[in-house]
Amino acid sequence: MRRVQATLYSIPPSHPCHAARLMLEHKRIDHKVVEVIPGTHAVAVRALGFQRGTVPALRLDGRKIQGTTEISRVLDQVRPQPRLFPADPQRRAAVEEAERWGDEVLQNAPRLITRWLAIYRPQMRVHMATEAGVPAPTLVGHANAPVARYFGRKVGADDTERVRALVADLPEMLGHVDGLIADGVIGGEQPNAADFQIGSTVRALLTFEDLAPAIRGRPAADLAMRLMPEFPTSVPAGFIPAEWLPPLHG
Ligand SMILES: N[C@@H](CCC(=O)N[C@@H](CS)C(=O)NCC(=O)O)C(=O)O
Repeated sequence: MRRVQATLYSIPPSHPCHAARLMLEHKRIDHKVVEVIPGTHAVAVRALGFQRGTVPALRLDGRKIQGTTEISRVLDQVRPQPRLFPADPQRRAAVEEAERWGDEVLQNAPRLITRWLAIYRPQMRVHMATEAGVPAPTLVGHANAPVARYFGRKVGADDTERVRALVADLPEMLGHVDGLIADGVIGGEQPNAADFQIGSTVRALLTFEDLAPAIRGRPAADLAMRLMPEFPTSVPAGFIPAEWLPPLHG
């Protein structure tokens, strides 16, 4: 087996970073994970020579690769077994489409909710600073309001109606995940690229204590917990506005 040198630049709350790490582990590729301080990560990875200011960012044998969908493909090239994409063209197309949907649609859900909370709920910023282990988290959390606004606006998370509608859409999105499992696209014995993409996002959604009761018990939640039993961050109950939650329970 060819030896591969890999360093993954990551931030602890980032579900795509966990997807990338889980794919490296699945491939049994020796790798180092470098945790960058959240909020500084965009600048940090650019300073390291990556083209975009996003994590996951992977240095692999001197190549610089960014984004979960690019990482999954490169990993299959450098270490073909176990495969992240099926050999059969029809099954491959289904996995690619599920991965695309996971990347472009579902992945935004925890990101937008987190960033909305960071803008509009000061206690979220204090909580994040506490989890990050920074000194004086209350002070840092309050002082970080402009940083939270910057990162929130970047992805449209300052739009309250948009984020509220996204929360209301979660049952439909999770229904789509359950459908992919029922159809055998994901959730098989050997996880594929779409399992890691989608499973890591559902796992991130489960860390919101306000959302978890509506997710637990679904096939999507079982898959997420199987792929990633532990997640390093969480969001306490009571942070998401109570009036947003009824649509989650039908
Ligand atoms: N779809 C990309 C998303 C990458 C991404 O946006 N990562 C976030 C962290 S979850 C980030 O680094 N954002 C930087 C920013 O918003 O400036 C992937 O799957 O890798």
